Amino acid sequence: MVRFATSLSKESIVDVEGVVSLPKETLKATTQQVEVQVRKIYCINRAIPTLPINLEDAARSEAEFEKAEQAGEKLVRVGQDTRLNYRAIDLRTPANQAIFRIQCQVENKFREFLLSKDFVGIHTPKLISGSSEGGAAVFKLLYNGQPACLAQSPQLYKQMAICGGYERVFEVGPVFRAENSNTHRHLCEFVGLDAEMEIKEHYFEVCDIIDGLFVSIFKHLTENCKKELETINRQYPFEPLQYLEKTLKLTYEEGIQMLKEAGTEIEPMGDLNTEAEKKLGRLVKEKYGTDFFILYRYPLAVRPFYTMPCYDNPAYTNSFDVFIRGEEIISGAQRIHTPELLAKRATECGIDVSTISAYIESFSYGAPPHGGFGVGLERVVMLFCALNNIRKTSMFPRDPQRLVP
Ligand code: ATP
Ligand code: AMO
Repeated sequence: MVRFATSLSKESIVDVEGVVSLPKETLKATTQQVEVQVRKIYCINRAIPTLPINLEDAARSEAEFEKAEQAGEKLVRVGQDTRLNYRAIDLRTPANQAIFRIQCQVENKFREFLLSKDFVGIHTPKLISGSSEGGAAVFKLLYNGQPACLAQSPQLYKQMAICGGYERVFEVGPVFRAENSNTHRHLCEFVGLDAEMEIKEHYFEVCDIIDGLFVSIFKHLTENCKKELETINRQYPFEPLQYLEKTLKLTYEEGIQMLKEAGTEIEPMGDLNTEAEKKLGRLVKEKYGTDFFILYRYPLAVRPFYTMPCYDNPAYTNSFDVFIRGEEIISGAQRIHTPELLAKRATECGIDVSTISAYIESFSYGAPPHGGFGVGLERVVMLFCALNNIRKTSMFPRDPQRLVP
């Protein structure tokens, strides 16, 4: 039996029959102290003799590699591409096991919180006839011979659900972006957590939902996922997220002013680039002691066509982005709810209104003021745990170079 057992390759699946023994002197043994005196062993599935990834190497932290190197030991670092090529093995590392458990908790809390606030879960089509966000970043395909595309977001349909009399809706589903963005935070397919709701007085009602939702997600992770967070921290050390009980809101202009005072000039009424967003994140942390904040009242020129212009100054919009550690996790806004203005803004943004006529018409049958937001699930987990690449928080990532496994 010993010879048979020693012939088994690492990661083979076995059934073992034996006697469990605990050390005499301890009442509470750790797993490592428990022994199984094996009587019978069956091999259910034998792994190949040499795996393409050594799991011990894949689970080491950078600090362990450096320490080993200083001691003259030679260890093999497992690169991101190799990990993703052999994801079924890579997923077995303790950190990866923890990451996708955390992801599941975020998604679960998102549903639970919104259900408790009377939102209804919906499912909107992913095979659609035109672009949802404008722009060219759509995957095109043929749908029974007709040109079609994969939905860039549930945007138009979640608004149509509001037109359909649902006061508050949410959706968890895939989002497709054909952008050629080879960055640490862009995927071609990600999980969108979307919500849309009627607004009674002001679009800050949407921000209040985000505030309650994310404070409850952060608290839940901190209090109930300690083991998972420690496991991730062992391989990828990170500072715990700092957030306020009431989420900080700053205007876009206040953000620009903070950047200006710190020596960064932004093109007037322009978007913040990645570097500026990160810098603003650092400045906000220094001044207000939070890694999580909302920036609102963006210029019209940098927001999608369906965004409601500000009543007091239409060069700005009733819109916002939300940041964790200086990177965007959420975009949201009040939407235009009159068909005339919607068609005008779509045309101004270069969108052929005939491709979205059913959407625009939905607002001629009586549509309440409403707003909503979209969250990227992978980004939330990546930034909560300060991981350096979104591919670590997507189980089988799709990026411009990767369609397999
Ligand atoms: P959205 O979800 O609104 O697209 P995002 O986080 O994907 O938000 P973008 O609006 O696409 O952000 O881009 C914001 C910033 O991200 C850009 O100003 C740019 O600095 C950076 N960025 C986007 N794509 C790339 C890229 N391929 N390479 C480098 N930086 C990029
Ligand atoms: P937006 O395009 O900003 O807004 O997307 C919403 C959120 O989705 C995430 N995200 C991404 N995650 C991974 N890879 C990508 N390529 C990627 N692009 C975006 C981000 C972002 O904040 N319809 C609006 C939302 C709304 O207003 O309700 C929209 O799609 O976390």
